[in-house]
Amino acid sequence: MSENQQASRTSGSASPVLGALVVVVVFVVAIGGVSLGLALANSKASTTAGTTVEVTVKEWSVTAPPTALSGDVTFVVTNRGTMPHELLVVRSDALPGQIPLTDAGDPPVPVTSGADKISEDGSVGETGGDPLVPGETRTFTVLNLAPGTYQLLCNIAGHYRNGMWSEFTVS
Ligand SMILES: [Cu+2]
Repeated sequence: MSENQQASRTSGSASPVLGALVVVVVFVVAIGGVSLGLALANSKASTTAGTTVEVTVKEWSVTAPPTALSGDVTFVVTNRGTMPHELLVVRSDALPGQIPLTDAGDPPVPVTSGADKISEDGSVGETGGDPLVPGETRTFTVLNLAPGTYQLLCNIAGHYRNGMWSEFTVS
């Protein structure tokens, strides 16, 4: 009993300094926690703001959702075929599958005969680099994708003509 009283008196005499220290530490931790919480909330908001579109390419089709909301759109493209493919996001008012074949070569350039690719002038995003090999998945993001009519397509020679396209409307 007297030991307890002694102990409490001792800690009581040290309490002004200790107490102030504790208050400061608690305050700093609280501020840190609040800003960490805000940072986490912000990062979560920015990563969930965009849309993700899953796309499958193979012989001879492009499979994807027909619509998306404008803004940042991430395309996750998987090649489920048996040969290399790519994916382009092309803005066009042409009917689905009917963008004129005007180009050939790599990179595609206008030709007067033997055209087997579309012009990529209307492309706003693509898998890029080497075509995707069978089984490969590649992701790219188009920032601020504007409302409009697009086609998701493969522009490897002859592939668009063979059916590798999908209508894609952004609203
Ligand atoms: Cu292809």
